[in-house]
Amino acid sequence: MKLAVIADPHLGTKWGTPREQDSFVQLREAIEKSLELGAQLIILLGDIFDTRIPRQEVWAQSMRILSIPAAHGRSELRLSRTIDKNPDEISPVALRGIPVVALHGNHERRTRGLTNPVEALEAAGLLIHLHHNTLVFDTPRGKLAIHGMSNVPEQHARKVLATWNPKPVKGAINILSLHQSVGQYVYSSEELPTLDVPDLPPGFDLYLCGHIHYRNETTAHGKPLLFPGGTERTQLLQVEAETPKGFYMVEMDDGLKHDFVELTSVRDFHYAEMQFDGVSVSQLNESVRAKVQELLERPRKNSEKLPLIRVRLLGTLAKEASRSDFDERAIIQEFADRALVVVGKADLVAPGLEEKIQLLRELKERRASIDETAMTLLEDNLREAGCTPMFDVRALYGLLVEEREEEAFQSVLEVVEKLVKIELGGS
Ligand SMILES: [Mn+2]
Repeated sequence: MKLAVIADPHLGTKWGTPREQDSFVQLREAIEKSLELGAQLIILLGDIFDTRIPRQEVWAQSMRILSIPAAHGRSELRLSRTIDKNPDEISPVALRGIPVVALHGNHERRTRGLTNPVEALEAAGLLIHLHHNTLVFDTPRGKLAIHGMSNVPEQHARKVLATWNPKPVKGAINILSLHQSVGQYVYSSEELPTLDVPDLPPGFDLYLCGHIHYRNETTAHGKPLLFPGGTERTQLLQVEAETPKGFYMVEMDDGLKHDFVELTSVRDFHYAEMQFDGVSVSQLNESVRAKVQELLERPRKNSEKLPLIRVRLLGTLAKEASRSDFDERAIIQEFADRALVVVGKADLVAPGLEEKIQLLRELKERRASIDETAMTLLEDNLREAGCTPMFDVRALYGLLVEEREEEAFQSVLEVVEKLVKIELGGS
């Protein structure tokens, strides 16, 4: 009895670029391959979509791919019961073929009360969504319980998980799935994890975690903790160049065995950092060209697609030079028929300018979503202005983003009315 575990496909990422089909091609490969290998259930660990309100073109392609398991014969698994999950939420369509169980990730999370795209897929019968609940299946190898917590803000993750406090189902093989940073396994420096490996509840046979975009394995309470990594390259870091993309096949026999399956449709990716000290623009042009050429000559795994090449520039420019004098677009153009080149020059500075660009650089490095960046700036500014927190800024912002101006206005009005009452009461 086998199941597949796939993480972070980020469907629709890089839309409008030469890479816009990559996320679809790679998730399709993962799903088709897992079915060929005999998966009787597929677990998707969140960030199925890259955005919380995907465009129609992304929906159409995604639903086409996510309907493949439903059309793939009948599963050996039978849903026997749910814990904390209203069975009415599960469409009978979702149990017709090979079932897909999914979490929503941070990219899909929406303000409470609004439907996120994973819940929309559940409504269509394309998957079963888990958030603080459990599905128990009957399998030819005994009972299998899949427990899931979708993404919550990192600062609350430990508390929220402890409050949910999932318990392994007796007599079953138990799998716990999450979409969070855990301990040293963090997505970025933007949000520090509150959850550490020992905080994971004990007694499960397997721990699965999305969110981390490169594959990793460790143990929690003596049992495997697997991070399959995303099927798509989203961060273009060194570690993504070194770690193959793929998914896990988990075999349920007397216990659980897992195997990593590498995808073959993924573009080759080469990464290099270059350190400079007082470099002139012409030297820079020459060195970067030479480096791209050198990376192009590296051994290839996938010769069908243009490779991705990212060169990150660090250090300082010559005194008179400014970063804008260096035109990386000319280099990108020059190699356009051989590679998709990305030149990162945010960390190359003209002497003396360092401080001014510090903030921008930090924001960029955090790779925060626009929303999160705006929220961080707003919260920083409010704190600096010495504002006492009178209302939940995040909730208010959420309402405005969702175009629920009337509710937003009401929540502000309530605060104002309260203040007025205090004023009147005091006089
Ligand atoms: Mn992700």
